[in-house]
Amino acid sequence: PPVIHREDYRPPDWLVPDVALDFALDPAATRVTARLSVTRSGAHNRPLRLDGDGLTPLAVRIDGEPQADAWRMDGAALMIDLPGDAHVIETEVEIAPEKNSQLMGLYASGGMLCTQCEPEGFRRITFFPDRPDVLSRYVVRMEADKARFPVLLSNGDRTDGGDLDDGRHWAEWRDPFFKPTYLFALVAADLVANRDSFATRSGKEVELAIWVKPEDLAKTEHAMAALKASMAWDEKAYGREYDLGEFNIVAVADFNFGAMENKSLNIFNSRYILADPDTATDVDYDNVAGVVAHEYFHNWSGNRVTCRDWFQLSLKEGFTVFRDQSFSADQGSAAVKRIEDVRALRASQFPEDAGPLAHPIRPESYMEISNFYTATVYNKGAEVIRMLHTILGADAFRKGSDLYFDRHDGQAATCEDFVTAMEDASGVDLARFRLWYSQAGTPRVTARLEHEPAGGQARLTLEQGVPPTPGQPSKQPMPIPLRVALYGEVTGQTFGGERLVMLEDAHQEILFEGIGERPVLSINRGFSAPVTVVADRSAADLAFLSAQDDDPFARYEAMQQLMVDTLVRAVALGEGDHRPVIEAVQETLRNAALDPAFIAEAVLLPSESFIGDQMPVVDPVAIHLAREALRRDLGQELEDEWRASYAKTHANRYEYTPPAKGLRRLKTVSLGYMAASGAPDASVIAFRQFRDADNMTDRQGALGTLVNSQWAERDEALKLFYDRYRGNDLVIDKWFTTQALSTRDDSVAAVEALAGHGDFTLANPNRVRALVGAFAVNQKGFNDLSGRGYRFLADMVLAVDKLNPQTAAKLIPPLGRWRRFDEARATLMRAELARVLATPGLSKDVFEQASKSLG
Ligand code: B3K
Ligand code: ZN
Repeated sequence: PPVIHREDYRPPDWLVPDVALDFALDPAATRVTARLSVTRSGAHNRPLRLDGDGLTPLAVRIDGEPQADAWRMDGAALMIDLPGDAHVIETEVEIAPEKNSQLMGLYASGGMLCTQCEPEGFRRITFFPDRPDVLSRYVVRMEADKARFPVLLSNGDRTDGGDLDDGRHWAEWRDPFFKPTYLFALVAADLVANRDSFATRSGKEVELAIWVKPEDLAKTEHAMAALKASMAWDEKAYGREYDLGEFNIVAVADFNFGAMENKSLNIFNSRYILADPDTATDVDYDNVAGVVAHEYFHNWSGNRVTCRDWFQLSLKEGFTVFRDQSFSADQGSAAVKRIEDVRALRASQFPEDAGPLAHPIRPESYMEISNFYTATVYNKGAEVIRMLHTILGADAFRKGSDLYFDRHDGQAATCEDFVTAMEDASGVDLARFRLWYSQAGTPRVTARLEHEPAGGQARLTLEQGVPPTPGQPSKQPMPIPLRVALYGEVTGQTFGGERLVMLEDAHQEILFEGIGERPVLSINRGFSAPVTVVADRSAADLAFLSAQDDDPFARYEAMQQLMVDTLVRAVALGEGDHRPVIEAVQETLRNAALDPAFIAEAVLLPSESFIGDQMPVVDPVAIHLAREALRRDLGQELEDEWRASYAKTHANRYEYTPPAKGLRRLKTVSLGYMAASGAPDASVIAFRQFRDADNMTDRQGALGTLVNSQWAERDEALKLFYDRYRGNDLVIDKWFTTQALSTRDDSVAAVEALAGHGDFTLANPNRVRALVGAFAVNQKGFNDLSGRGYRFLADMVLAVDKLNPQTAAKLIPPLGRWRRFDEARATLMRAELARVLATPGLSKDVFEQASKSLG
């Protein structure tokens, strides 16, 4: 497949200011008529190119005249030579939504018809210049069988409609805002709405509706509350008001991604809309709110100002993730939210940045753009925006975002435009900061602190290096904002509070004066930069920070570092001194001043994959054993504390509030340690929590502990869970995932068997991710030395690829980690990648990911 390069960008030859679409909807055969007003852009005589994917033109008319030979096909695209500078082009095609298993373009899901166009799905619906820098005003007319599809939605406001003969009806929608194809949406369905309204700060009333199946209506309250909170937050935090009279959200069961920000018609994976206490965990509730906010915020960061080309994807995604993270931080505990976000970054983005698929947040090239909706573009992209916020300060950052929105409203912009707006508004030179957009790889910062007691000075020596990544063998130093504080080890006080150190060079020294006692270094506080810090700090210093640091993230980080150091040493030496970790955890557990939600995060051991990331060669079995040994010791040595904290949190009645969530989290973490201790009554306590839970958080938490055990209650719990929720797809996904993550020796066999379960289907991306995607993060099971885990994953990639290339390609990255493993595992993984690549008829999505992963 051809490689598209960022530097090859050229503005469009033809613009399409207006388009009228007419849909005669039918799942088996939908007729699409498109009427495009096209205008030549610039002086050239190149033809009009209309992208298509799997379309055959049934009719082509130019200025009303049917044409037989004024057009030609160039591959899948329709080319038309046009004499003048402005014409009206009409095309007709027929598509079959019910046969669309890729879930891109117009497709059928659970009896409804819906669309997904980002990034290049519109060309599967009709011929059009399918690129984000062609902005059009849309008028959409659709007709469908009224009994089957009583609800007809598209972007903008409904302007007309009525009944037709033969039980059909029609509707017309107009969107006054110029938008690119990827923001087009249409829904025809039999759904009900949770309706509400929101008064904007300028007094405009917006009609809100969340459309779901009737049986799901009661599960939409949380999403609606989150939507209204998001609308208010964007007015306050960014001065951004909603701009249309209607805002619709539709939930669908089959969806490749989390959700889609189509102008005024957001379409959601139902797992990010539906929530009630019996079926959704606290994490699910948080995700619903976060994704609803994210898609809503796109109305400005993405829709009003969109992307010039797909290389600029992080312009809208990184910024919007930063915005949704800030929103969620404001809704609950900011400290815990930051810990969760950093944990997610380290789990998904750091490995990506260290592997064969590493790319800058603004990539230079791609074969298939769908492969670049990555943790790097999204989450590292958000960290880059956060660094700008830190460097400029909140006020200048806000001035910069105001300038960006004003200057580029209605335009398709670039990452460069964003940085320039920040620069212009703040007066800060961001020339070198732009390296964050072009260089891949996680910078590594080493920090050394030396104290000279006589002169009362401390010298902080910082060095940075960015590791080589594919296509980028050597890198330049980048500006790295590090929030730093020095603590006196006796007084426990900081010397002059925190300061922001800008590490600009490869090597830099910072002098601190008036340091009268030995200082302890607290660095990258709040995770001010997405880097790996190597600061040679003793276990005692880390324990000190884990108990004393007044930055909650730094406190959590010190504990994590202490745990990681302990575990990496234990893996290398076969044993380790667990005392410092046990004492630090005990101190944290006993600290009544701490938020239980924070305690729960702080006392959790780092994941097996994160421990592996710190080692030259990953040994999954040794890591698992070392981590379990530490868990057991923590469980046994602190058994009284776990029991006390379990008892305290157990009395909690269900409500969805930050304090109640924190207690539930600590409860299940405590249960996990009680089980790890081997206490004879742990199985009874776990089963009781499972059986008596009045909410999914407690129930799933208990099931997660049961499923790893050899207890008799384990299989009973799995059966009870299945029987209770059979038919509820989102909950049955949890049933699959919980088993896929099991640390028992039989997990590979269990996962293979689950792939043959009657409820497993390759057609639903949520189900594929629930079993296959989850299993690939199960370090012990997936990396089983038999190679069965790798073979299973490759089999699934090949099977899913036939239906849904995007979802198949997302499963590949775990196999690309082979360089991190021993020779035996690396050989097995490479063999599976080679087998995938040797398969005829591979999609370009899978081809790109597998070939890059094999290297
Ligand atoms: N913008 C969409 C991405 C959908 C892409 C599918 N390949 C979701 C989001 O980031 O809001
Ligand atoms: Zn987004």
